[in-house]
Amino acid sequence: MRPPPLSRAGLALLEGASRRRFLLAGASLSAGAVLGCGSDEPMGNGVATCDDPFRGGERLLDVPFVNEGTVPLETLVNQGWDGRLYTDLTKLNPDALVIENERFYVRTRYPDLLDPSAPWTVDVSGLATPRQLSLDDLSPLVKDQGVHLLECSGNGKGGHFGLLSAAQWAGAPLSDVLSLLDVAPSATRVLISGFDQHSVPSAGGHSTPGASWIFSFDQLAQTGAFLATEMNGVPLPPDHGAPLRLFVPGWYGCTCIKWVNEIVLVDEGQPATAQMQEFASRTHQDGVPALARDYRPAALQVAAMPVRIEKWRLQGQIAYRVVGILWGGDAPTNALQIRFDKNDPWQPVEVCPPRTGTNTWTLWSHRWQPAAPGTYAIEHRIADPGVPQQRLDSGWYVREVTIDEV
Ligand SMILES: Nc1nc2c(c(=O)[nH]1)N[C@H]1C(S)=C(S)[C@@H](COP(=O)(O)O)O[C@H]1N2
Ligand SMILES: [Mo]
Repeated sequence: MRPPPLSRAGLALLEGASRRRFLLAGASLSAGAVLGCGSDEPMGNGVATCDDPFRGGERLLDVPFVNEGTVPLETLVNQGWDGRLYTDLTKLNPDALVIENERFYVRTRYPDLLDPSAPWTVDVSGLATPRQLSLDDLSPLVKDQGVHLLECSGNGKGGHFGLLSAAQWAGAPLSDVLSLLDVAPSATRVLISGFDQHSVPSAGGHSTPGASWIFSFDQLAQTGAFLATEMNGVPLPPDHGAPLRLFVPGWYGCTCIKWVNEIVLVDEGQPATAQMQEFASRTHQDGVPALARDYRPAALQVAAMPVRIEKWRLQGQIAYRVVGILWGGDAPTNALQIRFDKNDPWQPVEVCPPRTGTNTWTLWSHRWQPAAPGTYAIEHRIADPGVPQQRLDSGWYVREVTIDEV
């Protein structure tokens, strides 16, 4: 049931919406055409629908963001719960929107107390006939799950927002896994746990031991949650939860338990797990609810931020191009706006090609002509107050740049 290994080009092709951008970027790599896009016809009929104001210009350099952390990017640091790898988002391009496994962000490294040679089993207990599921029980259920983005709920400025990546996943839908089980009629929720013991404690107690989250049957079905076995066409790498990790499309990484070894069927009286309590504020709960049933879905609301500020020479003038991403939300929106100063009016950002789904990120670019040298704070909003956008509202994704030439 394993899909064949995919080349990087193959991954870009599988991304659907980005296919034509990939073809275009591959066909004309002149600097000005990288973000160009073609017609909406899958095979292209020559009608260009997105403008490229930078065509014919010269890309000079990228202006770094200021007032962010000093973490190394794309380098594994620390051990155990504190183990991290921050993805370098400045490398995002239309043909590089699926992150290779070695560059995909890591939050908690492979537990040193796990024995990789022991046969893997998932213990089923609680309001179901107890049993042990083996990887052989699950493998007939494994199917391609497409490209999905993962974001750590603690993804912040200090790490250049690098706890955010997207990959192509394969795995067994949780609803299919549950249908293998003899579940009691009184069960209403599912607790999923993973191995979470490390010989080195988290420095400063940043992480509490125990990785588990509780979901209603509906939440598992509606999100299309799956037990992932493969990432980008190969078996899950150790740091990403080998041999089995939970993936909940559209929910924060803290719900996507790695090294899954336990499924417990529970009911409405079930207390929240330590992990749910630890991540309550980061998943926008009201306080720290005591019962699992009082937790909101830990879903990513729509968000956007710049990932790169390019400085260009265009027709003898200096011009800047802001390249950024738009992700999250329950429905695709393209009503993105930007401003570079609190006192300036919001300007629309043309998202082209438009966003068609919510599983992964969409790249956009915006021409910027700053009036004077100085430090600017780049803010976004979705021009529809009906769309929940708490993190945008709070300024979480605001990034700053210092411009020295206009
Ligand atoms: N067993 C276990 N699973 C875990 C964690 C953990 O510490 N232990 N961290 C969670 C958090 S907070 C995130 S953001 C994701 C990160 O997944 P990744 O390292 O594959 O990117 O794993 C989740 N699953
Ligand atoms: Mo996380």
